[in-house]
Amino acid sequence: MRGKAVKLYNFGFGPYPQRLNIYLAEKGLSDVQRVMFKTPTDKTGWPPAEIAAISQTGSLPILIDEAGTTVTQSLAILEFLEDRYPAPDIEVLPIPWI
Ligand SMILES: N[C@@H](CCC(=O)N[C@@H](CS)C(=O)NCC(=O)O)C(=O)O
Repeated sequence: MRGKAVKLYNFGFGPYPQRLNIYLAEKGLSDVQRVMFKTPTDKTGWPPAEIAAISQTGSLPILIDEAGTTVTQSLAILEFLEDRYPAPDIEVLPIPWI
């Protein structure tokens, strides 16, 4: 089976990851392949090699599209997805201090 075009590396817990988890649920988007990680309790073993190869900080969420475009930061990812999948319209509000 072919993988989906857009991959989202994420945790199931935490405020920034949950922005994406809630957005995807509200949006009903199934085009995004979700690669979920168990939330680390400390830095031991984090980031795993798969994430370290993408991001030095190991901070999630991270999105990669089929062209290899890599988007970090939850709000930037929300805007990227909203541009790419405009329907149904979900207003992504800029929160300048985050
Ligand atoms: N400003 C970032 C914050 C992301 C962030 O802090 N993610 C936390 C989880 S809530 C994380 O990845 N922690 C693990 C780490 O930084 O190694 C965003 O909006 O995506």
